[in-house]
Amino acid sequence: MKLLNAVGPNPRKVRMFLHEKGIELPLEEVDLFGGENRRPPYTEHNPAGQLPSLEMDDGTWLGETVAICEYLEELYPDTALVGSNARERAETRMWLRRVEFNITEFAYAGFRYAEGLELFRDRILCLPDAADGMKRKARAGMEWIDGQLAGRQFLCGDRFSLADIVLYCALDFVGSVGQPIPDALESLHQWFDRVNARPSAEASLSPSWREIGMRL
Ligand SMILES: N[C@@H](CCC(=O)N[C@@H](CS)C(=O)NCC(=O)O)C(=O)O
Repeated sequence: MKLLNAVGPNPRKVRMFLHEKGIELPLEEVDLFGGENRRPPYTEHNPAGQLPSLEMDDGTWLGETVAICEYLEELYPDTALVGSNARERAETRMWLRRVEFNITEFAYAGFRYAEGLELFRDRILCLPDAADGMKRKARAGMEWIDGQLAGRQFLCGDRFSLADIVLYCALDFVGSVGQPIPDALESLHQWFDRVNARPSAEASLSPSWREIGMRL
């Protein structure tokens, strides 16, 4: 099994997940900036043309960050990051959906339609006129989750989970490309600092993040 890896907040989520679990997987680097992920042979295995992907021992591939992490959790259940029982797993998935549907997808779209436009315009349908609206929606999601985090350590209470990893890697990235967490959102800032202090946060950054100038 190996991880098809690249710069970017989504591959970083899997790297952070692996670090938290203490698992090492071989990484194969894919040239995201050069568009290697958008053409065959990559797209023959992952037709979404995005990173990361997980190549299994039988040669088949799995795409989508959360699906990859859920699969790895089943193989390596220790240090549960999805959950160790049905209730915990459901709670993590509930927060994952809220995080992705209300914050991270809007924030990424805001980036792709504006600061990332040159990279993405020939890859996906980009709507530059919608960039500001996407960013406003992401901010509204951050405001809502700030209220939810008041008095809590993590999204699932005292339990650090995949939902925290997905939100953290996204906010760290978009914060470095013009979408910072608004100052007034104190609970979200405190939560961010708490996650940022975990060894897996630093360890999961791409070695070239400084050179690129983005937290990915
Ligand atoms: N829904 C996908 C999104 C993956 C994604 O957007 N990956 C980015 C890197 S962070 C990517 O491949 N960007 C380059 C491209 O889309 O060509 C997932 O969760 O894995």
